[in-house]
Amino acid sequence: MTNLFLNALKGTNRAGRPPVWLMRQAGRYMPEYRAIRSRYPFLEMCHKPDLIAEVTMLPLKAFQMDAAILFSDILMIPEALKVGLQFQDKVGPVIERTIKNRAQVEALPNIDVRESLGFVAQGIKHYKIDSKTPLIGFCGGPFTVASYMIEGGSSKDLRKTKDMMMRDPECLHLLLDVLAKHSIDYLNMQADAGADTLQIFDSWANHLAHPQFREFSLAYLDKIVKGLRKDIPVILFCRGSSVFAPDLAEIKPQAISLDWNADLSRIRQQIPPGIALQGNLDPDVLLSSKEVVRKEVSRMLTSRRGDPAYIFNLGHGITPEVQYENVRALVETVQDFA
Ligand code: 1CP
Repeated sequence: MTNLFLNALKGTNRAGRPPVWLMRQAGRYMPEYRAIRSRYPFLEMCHKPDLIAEVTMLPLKAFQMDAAILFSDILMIPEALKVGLQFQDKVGPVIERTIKNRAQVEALPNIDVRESLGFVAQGIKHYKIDSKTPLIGFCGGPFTVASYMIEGGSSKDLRKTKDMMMRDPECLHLLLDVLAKHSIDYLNMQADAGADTLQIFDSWANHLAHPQFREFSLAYLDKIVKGLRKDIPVILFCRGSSVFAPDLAEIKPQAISLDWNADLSRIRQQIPPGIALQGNLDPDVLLSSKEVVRKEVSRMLTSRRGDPAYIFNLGHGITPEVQYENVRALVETVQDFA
């Protein structure tokens, strides 16, 4: 399979334009997604292999993206750990049995994710039957997933997680270790089922100071990377990657996905040439007009012109409020770039 996206990951894309895909590209901003979603609760969609494949393909059909991302969620591992996960409309994820102490971490069930989350592998197999576009499998970074299990849902400040980190770091390490172990099995299962690339989303690592980032986020990303099949490229994303990119490079992923604060060309100089860069348009640009989208996308493309190891993306996921036609303008601007 020769493809712009896989070539850029290897640093060999000479097509004259970078590949493009967008984090959270299959989601609520799409009317096609909302139509399916009106018939099923979100978690039920995540459990049905035929729907996983169908939703994964929606943005490919709409925009001819160069890569697909598996339709699922970073909270599937906590769900398999039976923490009482729900997705509530207008609230987001809610976890009933939160983690407060070591005894609760030790009491988590001893699961085999290949069994508990086998429906994800089935979804990947369905996708691979119908589509030739490379598929990105994913999981959450242990720190980010742990934060949902400790906070009980989305949090602006991760107060409880940081409190545990300072008062009882061993408890947090215990939880991170459990999550890293399951993440390795989960990602290897996705690769075995046909995922072409794996991305790890440590979305909330931006809450950490540098030494804490290394101890509570990077150490576990490293553990995961070391435990994965060696033939599958790994992309690391975190918010805070504009600061932490040199640290992320130490654990040798194939690519680093940058948040939107970073100047791509400056980060390029700090990162070994063998590591591809992905990013990093401010997702809020998609809330503006087609003209602004074209201008900002062109500016970024021009700054990376000729880079064989660059993948166009956002600095974080698409939000539900963005205009569909702005997404189209973004993708077309990349596809037409020469
Ligand atoms: O109501 C709905 O229809 C559910 C909306 C939705 C969707 C479409 C959620 C709930 N998750 C997803 C899919 C999803 N989540 C994907 C696959 C689709 C794609 O990318 O196209 C991926 C990769 C994720 C990853 C994810 N989930 C992250 C990491 C990426 C990021 O954006 O930082 C996080 C933090 C989550 C948690 C989550 N899932 C859903 C919500 C509302 C949230 C909370 C986000 C928050 O705390 O702000």
